[in-house]
Amino acid sequence: MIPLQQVWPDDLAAHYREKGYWRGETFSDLLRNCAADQSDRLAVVGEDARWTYAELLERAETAAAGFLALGLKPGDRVVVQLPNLAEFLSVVFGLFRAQLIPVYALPAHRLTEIVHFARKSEAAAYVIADRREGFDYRALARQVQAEVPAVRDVVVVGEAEEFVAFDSFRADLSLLPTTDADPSKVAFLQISGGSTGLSKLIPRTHDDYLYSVRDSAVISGLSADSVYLTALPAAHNFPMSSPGYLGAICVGATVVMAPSPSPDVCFPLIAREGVTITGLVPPLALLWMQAAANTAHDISSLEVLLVGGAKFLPEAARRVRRELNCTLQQVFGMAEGLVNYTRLDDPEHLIVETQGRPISPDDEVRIVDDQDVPVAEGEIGNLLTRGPYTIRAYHNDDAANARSFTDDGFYRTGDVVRRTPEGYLVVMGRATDHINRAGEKISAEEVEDHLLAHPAVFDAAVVSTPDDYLGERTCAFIIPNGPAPRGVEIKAWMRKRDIAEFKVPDQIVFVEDFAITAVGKISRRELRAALRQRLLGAA
Ligand code: J2J
Repeated sequence: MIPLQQVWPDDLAAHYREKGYWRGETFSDLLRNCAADQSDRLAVVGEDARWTYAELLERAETAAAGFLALGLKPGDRVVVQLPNLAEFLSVVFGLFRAQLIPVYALPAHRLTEIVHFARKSEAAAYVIADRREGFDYRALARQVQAEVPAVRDVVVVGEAEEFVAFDSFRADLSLLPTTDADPSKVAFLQISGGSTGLSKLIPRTHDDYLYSVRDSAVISGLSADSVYLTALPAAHNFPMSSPGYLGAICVGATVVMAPSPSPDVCFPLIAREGVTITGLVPPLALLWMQAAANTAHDISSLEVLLVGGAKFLPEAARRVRRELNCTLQQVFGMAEGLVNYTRLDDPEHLIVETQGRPISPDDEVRIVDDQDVPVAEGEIGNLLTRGPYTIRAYHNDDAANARSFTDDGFYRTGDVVRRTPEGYLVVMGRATDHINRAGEKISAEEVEDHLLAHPAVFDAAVVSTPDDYLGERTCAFIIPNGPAPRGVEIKAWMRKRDIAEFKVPDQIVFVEDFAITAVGKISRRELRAALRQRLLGAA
């Protein structure tokens, strides 16, 4: 198995420890300490669950023992694809306790993505729910096992059929490791949005991630009396850590798992559970504001709404206080590390017009031109960063690492930003070719690759186009091989490729050629930029 690692230079690692950022705490310590301090407090609320911290700990330990009883060994990777159930937490804390490595997949992912994660991470097991929203994950698991036999065990939350039922796990605590995981080692693999090809795997250590979570909890004003609503898919980095349900667990607060982020589902939960804080992507924030105008539910317990994942425009941001009667906290983060927040007591103009400033005084931010030369203060440039919780490398991907990191270890975020005199970042756009569709990052190259597999497609270029609701949507320019098929046929065919639905192009435009007259080589990036211009011109 290829070892998982995330290595910072010795002097910086020593500095991060000395500063108290890296405390030598593991995910298991986190839950254990919380359960010791707050054992009778309500930890998690799910569809049919209300567990105290003591119960969550007990369930996590049972889960850990169950995973090990299957024959999994500490260090093995386990793809986790679960909706927002209370069991999401007992599964992942169980994996942490067993020193197994969760690989976080989204419920929207399908065969193509899961096979990629399983292969790339060398996963030995796969945890799913039985069925959700009309989709049967057990059927998917059968296909995954057929393609990747190394995924030996499938564990199902719900009706297991021929697989292992999560509910059947029994506590044989003698199986649990007697020594703790090494907090400086990789705890889990997060998935990158990715701008080139398939998603990359992001190794995060206990030390680095828990630092960002602990300080996020402070920045978002969480206390043991807070109630955090997990509205976005729990596998996303944002609801996981900014400050997310992990931030809530850090301070002994209550986590409510919402099965869907829609106001219909979330407003009654807010009213019933007294939710004080949650996080949304911009399109959902718009939807919530609209729904709040004539809801019968009392959502007045909501104190803080985090919005991030994509740019929240100032006009919309300005409406939050009035329409939802709570404080807006903008968050600009990434699964690779750096997270910026507006602070709760910031003046209105910073909250509305900026995407915040970094968590840590030791987050190093560089804003540079295309030659990596720093731009003048206040000018627009590419954002590079390194720091105590930003990765130095992706897992097992030399080509991506060469592209994504500078020689001195800065991560190239791909975002184009400027810094205000107060030191706050404003996201102006991005340099890389991904489409940010309602916070879901879609790689143009990955979608093009799928399109090129269609027999009637000669060439394809995928670009983003502005959308009032989604922020951006995808448009595929296609040069057909002969008579053009209909756009709906291409879309239907894409759906059959077993990819996440959000990657199917929203719009398809057939063209005879890309009308690029430049002599010689033109990069796909320049091509996409030219096509995007053409689309905007036509609008
Ligand atoms: C503009 N673009 C933003 C924002 C992210 C907290 C919040 C979000 C994420 C996330 C996260 C943006 N305005 N407010 O992990 O912990 C775009 C940028 C960024 C990319 C990262 C968190 N907030 N973005 O969205 O890994 O382009 O993380 O580089 O999914 O989302 O995407 P992701």
